[in-house]
Amino acid sequence: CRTPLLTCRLIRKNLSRHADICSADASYDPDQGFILGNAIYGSGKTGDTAGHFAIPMASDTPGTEWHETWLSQAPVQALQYGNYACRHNTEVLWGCTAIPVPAKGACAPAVAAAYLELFNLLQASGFPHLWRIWNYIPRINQPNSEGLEMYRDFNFGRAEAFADAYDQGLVQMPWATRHMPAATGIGCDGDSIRLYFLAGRNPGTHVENPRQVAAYRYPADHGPRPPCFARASTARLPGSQPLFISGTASIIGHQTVHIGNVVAQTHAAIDNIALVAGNAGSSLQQLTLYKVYVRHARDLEQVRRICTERLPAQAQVAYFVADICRSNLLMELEAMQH
Ligand code: 3EB
Repeated sequence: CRTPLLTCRLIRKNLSRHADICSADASYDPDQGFILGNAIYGSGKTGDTAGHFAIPMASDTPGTEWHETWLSQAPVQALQYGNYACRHNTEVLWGCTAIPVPAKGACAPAVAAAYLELFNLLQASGFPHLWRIWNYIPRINQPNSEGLEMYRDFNFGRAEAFADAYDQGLVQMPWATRHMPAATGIGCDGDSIRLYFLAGRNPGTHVENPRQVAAYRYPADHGPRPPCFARASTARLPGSQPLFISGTASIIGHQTVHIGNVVAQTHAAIDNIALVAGNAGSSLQQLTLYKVYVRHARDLEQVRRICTERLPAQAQVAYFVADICRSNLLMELEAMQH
C-alpha cells in the first residue's frame, strides 16, 4: 500500500469557529496524516508555532483564511537551523523563515543573508536540492528609502545569494545548468519578508515556458538583477513525481501584456500555465491545485469566473487578494500536480 510522502491540501477556515487552530499542537491529524508544514494565509495573521507559518494576506472572503497544509503519511521530525524552522520526513524537507525589512536602506543584504543561510541549511540537513520556494514581500511595489522598488531590491539580494552560493560550492551553477527552483514572489501585509520552501534529496528538473524569456535572463528594464527562478520544476519521490509551477502572469517574452485588462490578463496567464505544464509533460487538466492572486478585490469575481471555466473542475483552487510583483500585473496564479 502506498504511503504518500508529500501531498497538499487547501483548506478554508472560518475564523469565528477555528480561531485557535494555530495554538493547538496539530502535528498529527488522524484524518490527514503528519503535518510537514502549514502556511496560514489570513488578514493580519501573525504568530508562528511549530509547523504553522503565518502569511498576512487577505483571502477572497472576509472572515476566512486559507491553510495550505503539506502532509506526509510517514512520521515527521522538526529541525531548527539558524533562523529557519523546518520539518521533514525521509525524503522531503519543508522550512520557513521571516526576514525583517529594515526601516532604512535596502533589504537586499538581509535577503542575501537569508538565502545563503538557506543554502547552508540545505547542505547541512542532507536535503541539498531546493525544489520550490514561496516569497512574500511587504510593500512589494513601493520604493525603499533609496528609491528602488522593494521587489527589485529583493531580486538584488536573491541574485547575490545564488552567485555567492555557487562560488561557495553550495549550489550547481544556477544560470549555466538552469539549476533554480520554481518560485512565487507576491506582496503581503506586515513588516517582514516571509518565505517557505520544499527541498529534497535529488535535484528537481527545471522547466521553462517557450513563449517567455527565462526570468533569470530578464533584461535590466525589470531591475538591476533578474529574478532567480524556473517556470516550473518536477521532483522525484518514491511513488510520485510532483510538479510545481511557479507564479505565472500575463507576460510574453519579458513584457507584461494586456495592461489594464484583467480578463485578458487572466486568459494569458492561464495560457502560460498550460504551456509550462505541456513542457513538463502535463496539462491544465492534470494539475491538481491552483492558487490565484488578484490585486484588486473588485476583480475577484471576473477572475473566478474565468478560472472556473478553464481550470479542471476537480482541482483545489484558492483565491487571495494581494499585490503582484509588477505594478502593471493585475493577477497571477501558481499550480501543482501531486
Ligand atoms: C514573472 O513571471 C512574474 O520573483 O520569485 C512569478 C513567479 C513572478 C516568481 C519571483 C516572480 C517570481 O516574472 C512574477
